[in-house]
Amino acid sequence: MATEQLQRIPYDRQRVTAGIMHVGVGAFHRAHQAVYIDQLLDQHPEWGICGVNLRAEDRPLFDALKAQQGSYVLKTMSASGDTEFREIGSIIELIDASAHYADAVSRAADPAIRIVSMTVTESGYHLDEHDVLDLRARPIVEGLNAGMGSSIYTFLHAVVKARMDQESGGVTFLCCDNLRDNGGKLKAGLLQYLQASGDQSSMDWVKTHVTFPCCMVDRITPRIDPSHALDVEARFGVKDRVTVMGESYIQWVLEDDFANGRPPLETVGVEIVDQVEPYEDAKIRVLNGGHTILTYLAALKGHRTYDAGILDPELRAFFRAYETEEVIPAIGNSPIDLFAYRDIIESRFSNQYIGDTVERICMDGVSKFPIFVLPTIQGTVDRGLVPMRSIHGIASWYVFMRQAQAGRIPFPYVDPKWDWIAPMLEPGQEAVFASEPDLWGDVPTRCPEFVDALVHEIEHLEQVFDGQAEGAVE
Ligand code: CS2
Repeated sequence: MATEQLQRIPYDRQRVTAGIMHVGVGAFHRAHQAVYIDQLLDQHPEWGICGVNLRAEDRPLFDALKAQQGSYVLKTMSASGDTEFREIGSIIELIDASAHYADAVSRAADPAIRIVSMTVTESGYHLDEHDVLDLRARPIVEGLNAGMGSSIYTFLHAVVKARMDQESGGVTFLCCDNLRDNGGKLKAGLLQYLQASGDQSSMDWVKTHVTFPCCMVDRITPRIDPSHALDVEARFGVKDRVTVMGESYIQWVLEDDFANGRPPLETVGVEIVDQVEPYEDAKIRVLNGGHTILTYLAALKGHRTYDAGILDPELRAFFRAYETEEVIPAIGNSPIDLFAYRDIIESRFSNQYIGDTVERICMDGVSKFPIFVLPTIQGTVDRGLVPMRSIHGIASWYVFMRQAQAGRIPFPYVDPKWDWIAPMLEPGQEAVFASEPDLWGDVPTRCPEFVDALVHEIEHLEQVFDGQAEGAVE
């Protein structure tokens, strides 16, 4: 039940100064890291957040947040309908680097900034499964040429140079995206970028002054929907243009490897551990993999929200089979009770109140499958089995993309790597797609049955969903 109360900011924002710079102040950051930080600013006002935007297309929301001096309302909803409203004030500065790059860089060189964190989505890192940076990716090429642009590596390079020149002290670069070994990947990507730029002194400085802790972040956060802002205004008379809404559940597991201090996050519920890997591995494979494997089938069956998808008995049975037969055995030994974890995630996925859209979860398939699903496929092949459940989900993605291309899906499919995947959707290209190493690693060579079974499943699902996706069932 709604508490009908808006919890106001319990500290004086005037006293707060920025100790963290965060790049990518989207809904997820504002429903997750900014919320943890918000809880400790009363006692530790030196850890406020300076938010940075790198992408011109994200300006409208960024400007709206800026117009509110960075504060906003967070609405959370549990699967049983409990709703809470809380004002968050931890973002105290905002710099639009897509318009004022140098300002953001010089702000990052302030010695008071001791952490630069980021959420730039999985597709923002341009790494293959061997952690090799794609130096041909457009944002990377542009960054290497111009020394500015939308790539996170270009920005961190500029931050490194500025901090080195001004002797601002060590800094932690904290990746908060869903990548396995996210700290290690950020470090690998940045060092390759610096190498490509020929800047040896920045490379040396990074190796001695920067740390890259890993972390697992979790809160299902749908895209911003203006209906929640209207709800806040109707209930409390507060005009908030950027209300963010997420599920009640929240988790952050963090490796304690900070170059220049950190906020006492353990006092506000963050789990500080030596080894993040089992947590991030389980989360990425069970939760993100579960999302990815089901969402295209849900779209093909005409469901618009993910809860409707998982409440569809056929899809629910498929989700459970995928998790139980392929994901969990592929993880093997884990300190986490994976069956209990699966059940918690299933119930979070069934949350009807948050209305998380299939459209959001379908985005970026090219980046998501190799991160979220490939480890399960590899682990299943290692067990001597053909990953039939995974294959079913992959085939549904392929059929979905073809239908999206033909204008038969009632929402746009957004994938930054669309130009790369589109030729593989041409008639007769199914086996090329099924053998593509950038998607499926060495699985097609190690397990030729994978390719045959995937091509066969694509043909099968093309028939099943022929003409079926146009009308929504809800
Ligand atoms: C989702 C994630 O984008 C996706 O595919 O799986 O955004 C997911 O909702 C979050 O990682 C939950 O913490």
